[in-house]
Amino acid sequence: MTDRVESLVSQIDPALPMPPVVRRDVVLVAGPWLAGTSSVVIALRDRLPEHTVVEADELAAGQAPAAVVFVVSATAPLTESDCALLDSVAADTDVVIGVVAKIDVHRTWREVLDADRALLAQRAPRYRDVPWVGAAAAPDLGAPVVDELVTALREILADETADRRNRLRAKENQLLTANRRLAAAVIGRGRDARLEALRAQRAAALHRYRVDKSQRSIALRAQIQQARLELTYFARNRCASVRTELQEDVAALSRRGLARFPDEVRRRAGEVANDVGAGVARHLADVGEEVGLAVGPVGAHPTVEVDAPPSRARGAENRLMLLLGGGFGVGVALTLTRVFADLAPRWAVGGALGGAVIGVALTVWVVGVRGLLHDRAVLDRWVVEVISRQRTAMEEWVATRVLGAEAALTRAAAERDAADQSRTEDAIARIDREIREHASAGARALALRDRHVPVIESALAAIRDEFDALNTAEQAN
Ligand SMILES: Nc1nc2c(ncn2[C@@H]2O[C@H](COP(=O)(O)OP(=O)(O)O)[C@@H](O)[C@H]2O)c(=O)[nH]1
Ligand SMILES: [Mg+2]
Repeated sequence: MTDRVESLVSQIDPALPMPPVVRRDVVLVAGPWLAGTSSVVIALRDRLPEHTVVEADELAAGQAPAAVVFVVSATAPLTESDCALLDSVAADTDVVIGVVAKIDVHRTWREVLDADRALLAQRAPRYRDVPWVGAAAAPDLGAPVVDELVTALREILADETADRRNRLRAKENQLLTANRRLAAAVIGRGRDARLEALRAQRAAALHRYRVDKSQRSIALRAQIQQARLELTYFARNRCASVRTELQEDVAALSRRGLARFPDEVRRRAGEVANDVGAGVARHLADVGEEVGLAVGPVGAHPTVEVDAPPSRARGAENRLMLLLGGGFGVGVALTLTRVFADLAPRWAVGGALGGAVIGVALTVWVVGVRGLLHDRAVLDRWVVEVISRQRTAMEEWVATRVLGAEAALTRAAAERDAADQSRTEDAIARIDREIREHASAGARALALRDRHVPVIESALAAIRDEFDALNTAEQAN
């Protein structure tokens, strides 16, 4: 390389990634599948024992041969993929020779060779001076026809500028690769798609947070409202049914049962209180589960105070009853006495005695029955009063508990919302960070390209100039 190229190349930032090239003193034979490559390798190894001849798979990545023998079949002119193959195997090697193989069976091989030469010349200026030869390394009949190939190969390998050309070509390839990478970084493969996806993610996270929050608060309100309604009805119904049962019991109460009845009422009232307490606890726990929050224990059961029934002292009424009952008994006794006196005077005395006895008995019975009915009526009123007080107490208790649960749930929901919000904010901050990173990566790549490309371009121009100079010198020889 001339000093000019050297100095230009040395100006290029060493931080730019440029894969190193290791030159190997070998001849690479390459070509599309079934073109006849392996046969050419065998023939060349036989005829050129002083050179190492290899196939593409014998070169490691980053190694470049001293010369490339590009073998194509004489069946048809080069295709696009054939040319691409040549571009890649001869990227770091300027010394290339084209071979049209199997010329023993393809009579039109000369036309194919001319077509190939024209196609390559069109593809890139560097291929304009590539020598082309025909060969038959493994003919169906007779000895291999590779003389022309061997001569041409010897000639280009012996060329004193070969080394320099190869080094220039490798350097040019490095610079072109660096240029391509800088341009690709500016475009940022997939950067736009990624940015689009990030923006969509951001919008989705925000939307999800808002929708979730309002849906949850609506659900919580609805659940509490429903619990309030259902539990109030439950307490009310429970009281109504126990009142009906107790009233039925009162109606069938015997004189002996009267004394035990208040205890029975207390027991039943306690039962109702326990039922309502358990029902409220269960329902509120269900609500908590439904909305995914802890309600906390409901606490003590409702208490009921059942005071004693009104006393049975009823002087005036007793006296009135005695009077009426006595009148009734005296009436019956007199009637019976008169009947006996009129119908059977002989039994008048006995009749009077009997009448008196029956009259007394009737008096006692009437007074007793009337007393029992009165006691039942009193207890019935008492039951109604006790249960209606209990109903009020139960309803108040239920309302207090539901209110307490509502407060607890609202607090827990607010805490959950706050946690959600901070999670969402974190996610959005992460997305924003990535968006900013992508944007600044684009800007960095642009700056990098703007800084390096002019130096790379001038180095490439210097390389082209040197190739031109070499070609001119060759033509002069
Ligand atoms: N007639 C004829 N056949 C050849 C010639 N060179 C290779 N072949 C045949 O072409 C096929 C592919 O050859 P090969 O050297 O393995 O090609 P590769 O796949 O490119 O390595 C084989 O069947 C060879 O016998 C030749 O010069 N003349
Ligand atoms: Mg092969």
